[in-house]
Amino acid sequence: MAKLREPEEVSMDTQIQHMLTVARSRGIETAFDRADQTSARCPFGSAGLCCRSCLEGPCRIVPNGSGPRRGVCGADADTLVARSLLNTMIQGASGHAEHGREVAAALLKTAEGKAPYVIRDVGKLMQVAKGLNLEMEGKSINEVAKAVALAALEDFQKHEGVMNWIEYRGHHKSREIWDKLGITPVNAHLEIAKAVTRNAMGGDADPLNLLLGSVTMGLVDGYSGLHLSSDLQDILFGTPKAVKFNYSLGVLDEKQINIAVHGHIPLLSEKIVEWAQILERKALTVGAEGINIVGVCCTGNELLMRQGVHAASSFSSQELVIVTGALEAMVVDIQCIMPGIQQVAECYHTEIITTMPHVKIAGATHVNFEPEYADDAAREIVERAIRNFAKRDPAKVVIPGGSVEAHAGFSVEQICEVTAKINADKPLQPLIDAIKNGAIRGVAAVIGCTNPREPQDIGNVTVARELLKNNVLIVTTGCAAHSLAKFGLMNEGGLEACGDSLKALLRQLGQHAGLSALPPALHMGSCVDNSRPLDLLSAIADELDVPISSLPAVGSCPETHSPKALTIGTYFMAHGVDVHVGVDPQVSGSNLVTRTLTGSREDKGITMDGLFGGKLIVEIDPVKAAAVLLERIDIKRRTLGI
Ligand code: XCC
Ligand code: SF4
Repeated sequence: MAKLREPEEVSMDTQIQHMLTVARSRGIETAFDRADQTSARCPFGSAGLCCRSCLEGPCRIVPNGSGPRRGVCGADADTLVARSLLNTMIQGASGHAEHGREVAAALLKTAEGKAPYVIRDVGKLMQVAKGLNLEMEGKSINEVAKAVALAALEDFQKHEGVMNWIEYRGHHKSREIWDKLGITPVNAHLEIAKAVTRNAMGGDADPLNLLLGSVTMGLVDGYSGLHLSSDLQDILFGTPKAVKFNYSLGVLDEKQINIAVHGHIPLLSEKIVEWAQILERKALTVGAEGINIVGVCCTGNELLMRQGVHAASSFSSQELVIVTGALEAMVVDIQCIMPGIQQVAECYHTEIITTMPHVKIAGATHVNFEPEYADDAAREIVERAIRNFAKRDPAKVVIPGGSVEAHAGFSVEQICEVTAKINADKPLQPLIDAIKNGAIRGVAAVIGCTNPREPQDIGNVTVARELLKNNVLIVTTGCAAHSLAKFGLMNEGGLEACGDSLKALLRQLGQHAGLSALPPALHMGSCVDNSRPLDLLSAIADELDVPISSLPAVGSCPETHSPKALTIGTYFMAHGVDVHVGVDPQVSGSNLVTRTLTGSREDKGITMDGLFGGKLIVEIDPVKAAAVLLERIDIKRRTLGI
């Protein structure tokens, strides 16, 4: 049996350390333990050199050593590694595209009066319709919403042209590069199907062409996944505005019925929040003081951004929410849901409730979600949780005390509302001036996950702190945002982490937002909301009439585990933004692939940096990573002549 890490090695969060000790003392296994048990990892797979694409294999090859240099079909190391990367990209892009499609279908049903949602942000609806060049004259709100939904669904159907959301949101200078390379997606499903075929045995065997296929997956992810989802969710549920919430396991309340919502799509969880309010009195009849909804992963991010719902846990510690013994139900939708939650729940009274027909867990309860019957599903779920309260064993309840206050809700619209108080005609100008005069040295999007193999939060928090110290403004999404919230970078106390000029600017801007200061890390939302940092950069690039690749902006994904984070990173790079990953992306088996991804434009051969103006930076040490990101920011500043 492998030796388990000490709790202090697993997370820098003392509440997580404590709950891990509780879990172990009760004989409950979590992802942290399983990461230790599976620590002997296959060297072929780790380098991208194991191929299972056909029944001649699996083929494991050794390009530089004594073993076979090609698979049975003749595929070499470069092809194998490029294919295995594309495989990962297909997974990432499919996840986000499917998210976008689900929301588009729900918007269509809403517009047709078949689903119990309302259009909460008519302004955003009109803005999106205008951006898509849709005819709006004389149309009712529902008619416009229907036209927007149909335009969205067309991005999964059309057979020629370019995806509508790329026409709408894609920056024209980036578009020129994609079009010239012939990689601009036509429709998400078509591109995904093409990528699957080119990756099969006997398909594409040109590693550089395969890498361009990966970039297309990044664009599918970015436009049919991220932008489309953020836009339509804003229309349905409102564009986020500044909001307060609390973070940590301590947001669970012993006296209340606790329901965790987990996954990514807010369609059902928004309804659960509604029904928790409607059924509040019923909770009193079973002896609880109320119903407490808490968020996990990105469903958590969606709800905190729009409703101020408290957040309990990021990805890697999701099972520990159940170990508190105070959770009546964990409701999951899609993605990042560990099957392990069911085993943990079986040691408690917690009911795991799956809700999507294609994401079930053996042993869990399934309450099917369809937009038409969203109210019925939400009501049933909340009622189940109320019934489960009586089964709770008070002797098993351990909720760590305390939580951290955080400010979130920083959509581009919210940021511009603040800066417009300084310059009403040109709301971006105060930010541009600050970048030009160096008050802001650069902007970094700290995004992505937590990973049970990595010490939780250390990478995310260290990269952010190192950059803030150097006056780099941080925007954040996903589980990385959970890390930054927990460690105080979303409240006034976080200002001590900032360099002087950034601190002064955040104080100045804060006054216009009714706060003593803006938080040093601006929470922009869930992973699909990685559309928002790009929208911000796109608007700044337009204002300056330069490509996005000229801006002193970087992305960093210090603790990723998910293929989705790699596609998001690729989408950033396709716009010319450098991206750091702090976890091995498993491409080391090919010098060609590694060089193409990580090389600079000055290097020999084709590189991402040369083609798009942004490259991949692989650095496990977060302090060193921040230093490299600063160097890249400074290079871009010099090119921009500031
Ligand atoms: Fe999943 Fe979005 Fe990663 Fe968190 S950040 S572990 S992908 S929940 Ni997207
Ligand atoms: Fe082996 Fe080629 Fe089949 Fe892959 S596709 S398993 S390398 S024969």
